[in-house]
Amino acid sequence: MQAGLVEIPLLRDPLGAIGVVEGDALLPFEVKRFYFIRDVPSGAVRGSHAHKVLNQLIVALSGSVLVELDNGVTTQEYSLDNPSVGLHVPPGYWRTLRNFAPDTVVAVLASNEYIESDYIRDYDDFLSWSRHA
Ligand code: T46
Repeated sequence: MQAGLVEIPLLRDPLGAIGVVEGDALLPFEVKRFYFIRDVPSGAVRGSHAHKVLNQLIVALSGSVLVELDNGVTTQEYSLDNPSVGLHVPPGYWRTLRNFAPDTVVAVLASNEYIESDYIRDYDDFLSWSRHA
């Protein structure tokens, strides 16, 4: 499956805006976990791992972050700076999150609970895993 941007409908009214992710149409996976990342120090790099089966939607709710996705053959960068655009990351992508702007809050919707054995944390292991996947 290819990674890609997903538009999150934003309902605006005079009192503000509500972004909604629901149903099967927007995401090709069922959401079983929500987590968020905040208070990232300047210059910090997060991620640097891949997942074997986990699907995720990554959304910068405020601020901005650069997400680099490497499928073992090619690398693509996504600048997330808009809460109505999420990045769907299917399994099999080495992800690196960098260039966090101050006060950035990143939300992640995930297809599974936290399972450490789903992580590939060594890049060479990832390359050999992706060649045989
Ligand atoms: C990903 C990127 C975007 C938990 O106990 N439960 C959780 O659901 C998560 C996500 C993390 N943790 C623990 C595991 C570590 O002791 O929190 C600590 C930091 O996790 P990690 O170093 O994996 O954080 P990131 O930001 O490098 O990666 C996270 C996700 O783990 C990962 O799936 O794609 O955000």
